[in-house]
Amino acid sequence: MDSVFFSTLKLTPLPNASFSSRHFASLSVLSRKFPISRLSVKASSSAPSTSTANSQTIKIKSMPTKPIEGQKTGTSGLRKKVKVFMEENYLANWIQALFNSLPPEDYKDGVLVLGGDGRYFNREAAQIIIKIAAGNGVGKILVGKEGIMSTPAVSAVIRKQKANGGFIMSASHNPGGPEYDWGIKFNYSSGQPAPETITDKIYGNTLSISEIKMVDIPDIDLSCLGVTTYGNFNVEVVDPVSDYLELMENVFDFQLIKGLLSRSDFRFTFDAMHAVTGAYAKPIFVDKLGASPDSISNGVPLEDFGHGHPDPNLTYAKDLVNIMYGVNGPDFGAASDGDGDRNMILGRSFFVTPSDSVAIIAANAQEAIPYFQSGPKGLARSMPTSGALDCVAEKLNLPFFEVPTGWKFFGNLMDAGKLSICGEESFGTGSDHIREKDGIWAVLAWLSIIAYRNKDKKPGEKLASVADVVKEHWATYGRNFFSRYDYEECESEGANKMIEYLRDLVSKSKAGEKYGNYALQFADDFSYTDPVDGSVASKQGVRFVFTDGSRIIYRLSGTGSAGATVRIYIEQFEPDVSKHEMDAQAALKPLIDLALSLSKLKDFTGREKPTVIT
Ligand code: VG1
Ligand code: CO
Repeated sequence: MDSVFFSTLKLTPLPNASFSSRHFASLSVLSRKFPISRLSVKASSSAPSTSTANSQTIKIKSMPTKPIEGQKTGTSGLRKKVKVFMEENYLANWIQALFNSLPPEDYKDGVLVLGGDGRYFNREAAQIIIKIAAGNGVGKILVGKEGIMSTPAVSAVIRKQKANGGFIMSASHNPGGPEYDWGIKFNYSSGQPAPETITDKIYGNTLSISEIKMVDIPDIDLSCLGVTTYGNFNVEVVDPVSDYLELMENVFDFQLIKGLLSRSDFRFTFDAMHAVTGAYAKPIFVDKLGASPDSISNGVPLEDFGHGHPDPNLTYAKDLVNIMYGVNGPDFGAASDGDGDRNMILGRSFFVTPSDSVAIIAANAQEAIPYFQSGPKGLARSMPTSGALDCVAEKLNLPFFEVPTGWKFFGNLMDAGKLSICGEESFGTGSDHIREKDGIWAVLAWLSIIAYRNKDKKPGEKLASVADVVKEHWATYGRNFFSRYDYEECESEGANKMIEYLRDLVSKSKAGEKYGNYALQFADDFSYTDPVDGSVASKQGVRFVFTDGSRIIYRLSGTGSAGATVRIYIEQFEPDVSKHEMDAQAALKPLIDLALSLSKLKDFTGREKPTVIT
């Protein structure tokens, strides 16, 4: 502690009401651990007589530190192997750099929310974040019990409690545990992921950081609800579900959904993948909506997700897929990812692509979901997401936006009142009820659509199924065949060279050129100018768009923690209903072959086969 100097912060008195019995309990723990004199927890002489014991001073340690390389955030927060985050000051540096990047009025005496997906290292990380927040003058932290709160719930709580922002301790769909990944995201005051203007500043500050400000208080007990107070700094441990559930009850018609879930001819199953939605599934689907308790599987959040990869897709949610495609499978199946913002929707022996899912939700929202009763304001998708949503926007005559990959690009459009429903092909769907994609919301949206379609069906009458809804949609709008090939953890050098090679092809390409049976309409590296604030995001994915609307897109992932993950997105529009039943892989075969040969993927990466096909 020699190199550590202390400064003492004078704090203002608190009203009596905030002195709960829990406060005294925590103070007594505190005084057992540290002699009061050392902690300088003392009554202020200027305190009003009604609250003599309430005004105290807490110590702020200024700890010297040095910059650490590589703390640049990707598509969604900073993600690294957990071992890296556990290195000295790694997390603390980033958190302090964040405070150094925000205007003080955005957090001083303000309220921040703290949540996480329950993964390994979250408990330690929560204590570090709380102490640094207090050291930088934050007034209050609202933290989910046991540090648990899903990404969409953090966004909901920030908005409801009018907080200044919030932290999410999660590497989302990346695996967890001592050998795997950890991550941190910061969301701003309207609940949206911090824009690049902020994350770029944070990165800049990680390169020049020299001091961490932290308060000298004991660890907060995150296992019981209640408020702990030190001076005018409060930590409130909150139920991670209640604000979120209240919002869902306002968005959806719970009676309508309950009617469906209570039918004996409708069977529902939800796989929480031992991730954060385990904490939400029972209170929402079982307790509120009447689903049977055994309809929830893997419903207990675990630090290593039960050795699973909490990514709800056809590869990693295999158990659910097997149930849904098995003999006498349920009518409706869904799964969510590590932090609860992704979703996968399945019918009996039927997979709904996320690109179709958002389009179908948008097409049915007005009639099936009370929140959208006056109709959606506008629709948006990420660039690689299929054009199914574009067709709905056109038919409903709605404003439409195409943004780069990553949810942070939707927030400005929502705040400006231009956007209601949006999605990404990567199993992310959501709306302007919050500023994150929302897994449980998507499941409730689909249940609402199925319930609405079947609301007048008598027992014994055949119900409209998930597959029926999707096929009807295709018949009305046409089908956008879509597939994504992921090549995970390639050597970075080869992957980067491949992208350079493709950029070079783009620069030499000309409209009208023949690529096999396809004629090029244009090729580019996607660039987006935010229509609200004018900010520009460039190099967001190499696109080859053909005259019949078919597309091939190449990107490198910005969420991995090792090597480079190459993503190839392939799409082809099919208006002919007689061809809609085709298997997507078969329908897309010529375009997939073209995508592989055009990019020389095998030569650059040495990969014969993708790791994941969606
Ligand atoms: C991926 C997806 C992207 C999504 C992001 C965060 O990013 O492609 O659509 O927004 O993950 O999702 P990338 O850069 O790896 O392609 V989550 O559930 O990790 O918050
Ligand atoms: Co996620």
